[in-house]
Amino acid sequence: YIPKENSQAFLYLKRILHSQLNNHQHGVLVVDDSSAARNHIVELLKRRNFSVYVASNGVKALEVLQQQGGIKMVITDLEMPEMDGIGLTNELRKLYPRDQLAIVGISGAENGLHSARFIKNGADDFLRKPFCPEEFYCRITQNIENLSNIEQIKKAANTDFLTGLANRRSFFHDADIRLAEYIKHKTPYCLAMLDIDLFKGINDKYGHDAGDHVLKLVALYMRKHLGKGSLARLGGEEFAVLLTGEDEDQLFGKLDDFRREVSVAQIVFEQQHISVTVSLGAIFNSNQPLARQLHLADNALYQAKENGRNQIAT
Ligand code: GH3
Ligand code: MG
Ligand code: MG
Ligand code: MG
Ligand code: MG
Repeated sequence: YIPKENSQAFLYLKRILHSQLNNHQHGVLVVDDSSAARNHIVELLKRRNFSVYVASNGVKALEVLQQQGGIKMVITDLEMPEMDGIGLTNELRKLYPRDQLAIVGISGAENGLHSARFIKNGADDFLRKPFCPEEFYCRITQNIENLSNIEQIKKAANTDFLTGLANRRSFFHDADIRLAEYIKHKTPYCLAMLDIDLFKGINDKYGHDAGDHVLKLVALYMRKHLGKGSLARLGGEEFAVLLTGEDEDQLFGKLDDFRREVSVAQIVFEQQHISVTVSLGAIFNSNQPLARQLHLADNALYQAKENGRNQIAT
């Protein structure tokens, strides 16, 4: 049947058709001890362009998952030798949270409690054999869509919308982990705070949109010169950088190249020529906790402002 335009069913079909174009990015692992049942599901998935992997029991499924990246979904039978579908679901949930892997249980057994068992043990969905292809596709698509939605929401929650850099929340999480590694391995590194000079004046003189344009450009120059580090917009016109390098001199050089390029940049926004400078406070190879180092970097930044701006204080 052909659904009415813009009805829910029509929109669903549209989504399905659109998602098929991207399905090759999604790996699906089919686990069943019956090769006939397995092949049937594999055929259905291949028709929709999924990247398909197979295993004949739970133990083998865990092996495939360890070796193969990009698997987003496991479709598993219930009764299998060595490790059954419930056992597999349990093991999978110890290794992969719900936002990384969808699990769909399948069983031909008459007992209606199987679906509840699967779901209580960590599965996201359940299909009873025999199923019609239409139901199969609906459930698979829905579960893949859920994963993509979570991924997008997570990305948005960690990104600064204006500049595309990491946001404050993401920086504190990331930098904490990285810092521990650098200290443990004695990797030379630097933590810097940077702040656009007299930015309020730029907004006042050229308008808020021009100010936004400047923020984006500063982020661009950060990526160019400091791109290998953790770069974040902490808020307003304040940014943070955690960067590794050869030694203090080389790291300082990178920060200063960035500072200099911003100061000589010819910024044009709606026919207005804008010049801008940044001040930085930098801390090198400290063993202090992140919050303490940020405080020290902020003090140094204050010094750079006091000393006349457009410079780095350490
Ligand atoms: P200083 O050199 O001492 O840092 O002076 P400043 O003017 O840069 O510092 P101040 O803290 O007084 O002003 C920061 C300004 O940044 C004020 C605020 O309106 C502006 N600002 C904060 N977030 C945004 C934004 O997302 N877009 C724009 N256009 N302006 C912003
Ligand atoms: Mg079986
Ligand atoms: Mg400022
Ligand atoms: Mg200020
Ligand atoms: Mg500021």
